[in-house]
Amino acid sequence: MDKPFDLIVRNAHVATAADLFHCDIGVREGRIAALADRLPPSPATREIDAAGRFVTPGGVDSHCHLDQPMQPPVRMADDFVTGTRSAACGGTTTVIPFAAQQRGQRMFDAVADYHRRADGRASVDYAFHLIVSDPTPAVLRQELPALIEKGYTSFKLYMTYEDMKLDDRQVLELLEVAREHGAMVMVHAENTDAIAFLTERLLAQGKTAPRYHGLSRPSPVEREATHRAISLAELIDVPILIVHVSGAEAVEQIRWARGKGLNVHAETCPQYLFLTQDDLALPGFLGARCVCSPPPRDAANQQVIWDGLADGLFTVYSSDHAPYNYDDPAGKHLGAREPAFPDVPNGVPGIETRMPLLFSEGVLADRLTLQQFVALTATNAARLYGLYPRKGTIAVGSDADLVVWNTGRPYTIRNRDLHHAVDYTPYEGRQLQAWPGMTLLRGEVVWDGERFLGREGGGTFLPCARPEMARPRPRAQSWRRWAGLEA
Ligand code: DUC
Ligand code: ZN
Ligand code: ZN
Repeated sequence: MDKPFDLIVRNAHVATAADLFHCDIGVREGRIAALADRLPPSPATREIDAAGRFVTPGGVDSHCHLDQPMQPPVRMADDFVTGTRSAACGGTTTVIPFAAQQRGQRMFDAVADYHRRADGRASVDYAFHLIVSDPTPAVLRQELPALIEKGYTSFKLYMTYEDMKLDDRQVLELLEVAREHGAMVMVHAENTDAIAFLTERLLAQGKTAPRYHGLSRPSPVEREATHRAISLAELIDVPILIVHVSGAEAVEQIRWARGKGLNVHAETCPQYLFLTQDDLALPGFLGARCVCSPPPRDAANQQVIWDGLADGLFTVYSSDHAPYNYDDPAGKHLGAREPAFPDVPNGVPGIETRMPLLFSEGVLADRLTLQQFVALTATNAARLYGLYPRKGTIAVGSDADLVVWNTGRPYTIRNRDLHHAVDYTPYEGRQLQAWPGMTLLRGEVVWDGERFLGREGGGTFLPCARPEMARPRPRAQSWRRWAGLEA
């Protein structure tokens, strides 16, 4: 006889990336042990009645920044305690933030530092991407291969920001390591020299307000770098993911690459669906709250992003939660009052609002199917970063990470109701038709629709497998043979 279930979630309208079905979910030792029409009750088993509500896999937020060390006086508002609490209350049960290498720092030390920040403090499960800002021979030949082996199987590279950017030669070298060792590379694609040039011109004319942030990074800046990243990845013949795609011009490049048969993935974020350049132009300094890179664009670009979510162009939808307070010298005001736009810390908070925004405005507004919602918010990220099928789906053997959705009554976003430590949300006052009524992490309720019930240290570190999707699909390219890149 099997042991009784620890928990049965009854009467669930379950959605996975592939299917919709009605069933009971039996949970044993934190994992889904059975999916069936009607599971037998037992006195030893807790029960939750989903009452026919939608139940989706716990979200996998595969791009967020928590407690990432910054140049003083800038400090992130969320650490692993507050950031993962906020994630849980918004239906996310796995986060993948970044262990960022500072120039001159060993990757091993960056990773150890990040574990010190997260371990024993996170209330949802977590893995790490690496950020490589200093690809020395030791990093490329020893540290990265060793870290990939240990479960850090994805890294981000920047084509802009003085303290992070890699030149094209360095990008190629890093892509080559990813190919050799089976890692997934995420690319921040903006042309750094173009941004510097435009910024200098704007500042020389006294155009320092937050709205000029958008004008310093117009679409061609993103389009050019996206195309270049795709071309460099084609030379090395390795899959890449373009992160935080903001609009039509970058989307065109990705469609072009897909049309050529290249293995290029794309990510977008709530700020490109729900904010525009008008939010950067709010009166006074308020636009600083929406300063992020690439910047939000216009309504036509928002529509292109919706189209890309609906037609499969985008693999993942992540928050890019980058939590800086607004009214704080360690945040958007940067030690002064109202600094010029290049000095405003880049990023918007959104780890808690990511899933409900897409459920309400995507699924309930008939722009996306429920299965697409699941794929974009959970399943694809788990696949892309080597966490599937433990995470990202509702299946026997998977972790019992579940979200039970409340729909059918309006929910107004108010920062005072959110659980991050940031002093604003860019979505204040927006009315939604959905909010997580319950979030379960490995069978434990961490959000009951009103209260956070998780605990510091309740989240565990997840080493990632080498992602299936990072496997190159070798293509016969003569230049690769001539350059000795393959036999
Ligand atoms: N890139 C990110 O991915 N997050 C915040 C800022 C940035 O430029
Ligand atoms: Zn970025
Ligand atoms: Zn980011």
